[in-house]
Amino acid sequence: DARMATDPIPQFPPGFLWGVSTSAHQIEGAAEREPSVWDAFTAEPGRVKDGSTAEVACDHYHRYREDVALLAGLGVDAYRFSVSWPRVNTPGGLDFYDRLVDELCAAGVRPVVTLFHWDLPITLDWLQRDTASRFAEYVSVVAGRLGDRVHKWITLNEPAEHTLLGHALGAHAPGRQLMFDALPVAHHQLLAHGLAVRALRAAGASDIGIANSHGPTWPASQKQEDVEAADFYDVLLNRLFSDPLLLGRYPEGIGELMPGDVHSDLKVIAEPVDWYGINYYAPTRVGAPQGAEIEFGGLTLPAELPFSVREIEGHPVTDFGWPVVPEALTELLTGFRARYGDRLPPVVITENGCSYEGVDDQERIAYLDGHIRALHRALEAGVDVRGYFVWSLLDNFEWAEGYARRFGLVHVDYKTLERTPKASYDWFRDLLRARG
Ligand code: GBH
Repeated sequence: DARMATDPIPQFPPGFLWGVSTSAHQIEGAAEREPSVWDAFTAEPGRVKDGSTAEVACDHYHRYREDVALLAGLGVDAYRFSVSWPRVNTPGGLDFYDRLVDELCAAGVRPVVTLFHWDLPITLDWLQRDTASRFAEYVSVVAGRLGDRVHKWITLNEPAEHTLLGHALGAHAPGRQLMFDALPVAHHQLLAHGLAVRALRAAGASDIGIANSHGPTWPASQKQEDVEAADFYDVLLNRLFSDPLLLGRYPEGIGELMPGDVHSDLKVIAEPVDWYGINYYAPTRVGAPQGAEIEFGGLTLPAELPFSVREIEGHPVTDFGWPVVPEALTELLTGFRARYGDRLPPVVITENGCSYEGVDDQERIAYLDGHIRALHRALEAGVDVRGYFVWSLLDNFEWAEGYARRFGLVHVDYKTLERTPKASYDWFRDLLRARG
């Protein structure tokens, strides 16, 4: 509405961390490194919608200086990027991140490092428990090299989506369709997280968190079958990943389905984090199964699932078809505070953003404006939120959607690789300048 466009954004506490996020596989290109599961997946015909690959992507590997200049121009406090495990496995691979971190520090932008954003080395498999230990070894190597300059660490990005999309439904790499047999993938990632927290602390690192994907689940109606289906969805996509970390236990009925000595693993998984990262995009409306396949956010959900995902009405949608519901971010955060109480460490929004075409992206401005206000309302309601990161700095390789979805504050021409700041880039820069 008109008021939103003209009212200044309310003041955030001093020290509140403003940033933007990216991930290695989505922007780097320079694929002459050990392959990841995403390289193999993309090479299979029909997996990525427009048939594109991330071999070049935004060519950030070669253009990182230009991209750091864009960050400096934006005036962000911090930049969240991910380190590619397969690149680190390649001789000299860590040198790139060393240069990037130096460039960021020189520009006055704090590096926030994600250690795993879905690009698993091709030789590894999250169904294997040993992958968790291998992850901790790799994390020690990265911490040893970059630890003196990294502001914040993120162990994993969205283990929920990597489990669901990559291993249960097969829409993402490695393309498995294991349905509920994918649960060990969640457990092994959570274990990897806990082992990585310990490895980071052993290497002298601090300020360690995770970036989990969360969103409110709204029942389709108050009928018991809809409420139960929505609750089950909420367990699978939200609580399965937050309860073990913050309460040291799995939601009821889940622990029994996990492999290994779950009781002792949970002690590792619940190793306290210094802060809790949330990636938020949209709420989900869920009801009882309807006995038919469902098209949902670019996915085809099989009919045999014990829930069905419904449309959210009465809200605008992005180019991706995701509903725009800023107030659900307030609801999510106050809900987290209510559920976890003092066991919830300070929260950082590690991703929030939307896909729209065009450089004069007024819809993106409206989306971000609404969500930043919603975040402020959560602060007023007593949730300790310490930072907000926009997804994403650049248009990039949007996984199975290829380059068709554009989430950037900066437009990328994939023919010339030219970067063009969008209207939202100027808007965010002005917001950052105005904050006292
Ligand atoms: C993140 O995943 C990833 O971390 C990032 O790599 C990716 O590029 C970015 O988001 C954008 O996709 O209910 O129809 O509204 C986000 C995973 C899965 C979040 C689907 C929102 C809800 C779709 N998302 N989801 S809908």
